[in-house]
Amino acid sequence: MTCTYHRQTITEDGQLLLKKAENDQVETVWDRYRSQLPQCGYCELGLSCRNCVMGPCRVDPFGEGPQRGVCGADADIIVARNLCRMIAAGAASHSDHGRDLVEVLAGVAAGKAPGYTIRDVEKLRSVAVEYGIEISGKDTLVIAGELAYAMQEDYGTRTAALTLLKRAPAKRRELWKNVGITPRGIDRETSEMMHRTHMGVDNGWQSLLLQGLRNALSDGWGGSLIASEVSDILFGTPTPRPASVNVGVLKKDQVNIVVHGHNPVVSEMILLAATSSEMKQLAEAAGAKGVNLAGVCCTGNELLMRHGIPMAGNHLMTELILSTGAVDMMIVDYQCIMPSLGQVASCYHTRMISTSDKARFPGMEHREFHPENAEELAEQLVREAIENFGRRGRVYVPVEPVQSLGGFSVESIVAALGGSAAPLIEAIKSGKIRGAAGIVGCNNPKILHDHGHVTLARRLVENDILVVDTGCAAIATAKAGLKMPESIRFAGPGLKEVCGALGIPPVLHLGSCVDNVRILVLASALANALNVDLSDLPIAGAAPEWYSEKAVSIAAYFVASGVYTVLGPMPPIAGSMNVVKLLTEGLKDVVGAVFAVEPDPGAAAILIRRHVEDRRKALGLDFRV
Ligand code: BF8
Ligand code: SF4
Repeated sequence: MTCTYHRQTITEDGQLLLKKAENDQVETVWDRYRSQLPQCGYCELGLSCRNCVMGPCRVDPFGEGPQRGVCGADADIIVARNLCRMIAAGAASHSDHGRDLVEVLAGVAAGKAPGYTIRDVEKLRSVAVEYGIEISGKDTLVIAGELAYAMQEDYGTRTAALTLLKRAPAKRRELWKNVGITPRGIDRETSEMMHRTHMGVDNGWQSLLLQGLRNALSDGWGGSLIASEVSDILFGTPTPRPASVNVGVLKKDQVNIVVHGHNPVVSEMILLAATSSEMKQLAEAAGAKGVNLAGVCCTGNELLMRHGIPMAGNHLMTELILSTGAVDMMIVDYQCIMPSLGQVASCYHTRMISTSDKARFPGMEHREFHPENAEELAEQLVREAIENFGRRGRVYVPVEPVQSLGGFSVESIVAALGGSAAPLIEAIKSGKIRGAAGIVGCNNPKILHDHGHVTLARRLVENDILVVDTGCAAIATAKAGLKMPESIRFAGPGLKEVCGALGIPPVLHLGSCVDNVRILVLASALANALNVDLSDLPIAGAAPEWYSEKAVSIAAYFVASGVYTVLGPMPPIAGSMNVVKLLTEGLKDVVGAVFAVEPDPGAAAILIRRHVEDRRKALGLDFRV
């Protein structure tokens, strides 16, 4: 193996498959990244603007060339507008995903979504009560219909505050009101953000950024929270369950179907179809031992959390997984699906299927899923995947899977603690657990694959900081073996003692990226129990390898909720020192938390430890310097 692969990924399956892809002349995301270098410096600094056709414009960072765009916008305005548009795109993505789930909920209520059902009636009822719906004596489907309607209202423009903000601590809600960033309608905030960033509207870089925070809050306490809750209602609230991870989950002797994307609306139906005895028989007739369903990225997380379905890999592995030649069909919905995948698949026998009316890809067959046809179409696709098994060429699955434990929802964590958050609070107060950190987000070819996530998680747990993670970060730490009860050997003495007694790993898998809201809800429960604000808690967030606009929105709603957040890759803001200073220092006085940027995960762990100890000191708990 050459050094090159070690410089791209820390994972063994990734390194071996990079070599295979190179031999097969498959172009990967790393090849394309290299071919883009050097990337545009103006864009990296956030100093280019193409918001109108008097431009495109750019501001010279050295003060020699133009300092304003054609319209007169300076560096501060351009940088703030660009960042805000990233937040708007991210918030829209999560929230539109949530809307699709609400539409399925409405379909179930109307009897128009065969195959879907209400799996968590208790959660349906409790969320309906939060929405002010009278539930006594009402049929489940009637409640489902009323809840779907009420949630759709949250998307609109008519409310003064989103319904589920009530879950945030009272002090935080008061702060949002005073700062003027209480999110109103979910769509409204995104729409207003796009309006404000149009030429000639909001040209105050501070007021733009405040609306950016409100827009992000409409995602975190709105669209993503609805996505997470409705997924639980429709498909079940996760409970801890084992799952195997890495590319070794693909089976040489079975029909392999991989689901990719984010919304469980499609993948849950594929799961139902793939696990039927009829399909097993069909697979056996085709010469396979059965049908093996695996996930990648966030829809994989959704299936892993609820059903223990194996996870083949995270974002940067998606092309390499196809280069095994073992994938008979990949079924995608939307978000983070590289448009290159159809091209990669064309080198093998893999059939690529797109399913969403809002997401098409070159080199994929489009078979559109709707609540009415999902059950039937899923079965048809599984049949076709089985037929494709016979067309396989040589297969290369070079590693054995790693075992992991997933399925930690707020409810299942509280259950693991014996029914209340009190033991966790006690462990924090006694100092056995110093604090907690959420590690979230993506992979990015600019960062050694999985190194950021795994190193940061290890540094934190060995210093007695409990880690909860989601998205591609959660897949990285699972592959690295940090998510089994035995993984407490990586933890410091206090964390080891607490996790050992509870039988849980020191790194808890909380799900997909919309499930970051589970972190906020859990943290709010802790804050409420201690009668403090979220910004008072010894907690932090980190996105060591982020790439996406969704991650910008997540980071912004963490900070706006009072959670100190450390980013790995630098966001495109360095062209305005005013914006940088506001986000990394000034916001402390506004929302009680700031962003930090630290690409080195070891150094990021030190920043988080300092913050945690600082918060402990302020709470009157023991602290370490
Ligand atoms: O929503 S962590 S690469 S897969 S954006 Fe995408 Fe990032 Fe992965 Fe999930 Ni989240
Ligand atoms: Fe240039 Fe202003 Fe148009 Fe942006 S909005 S492209 S800075 S003229």
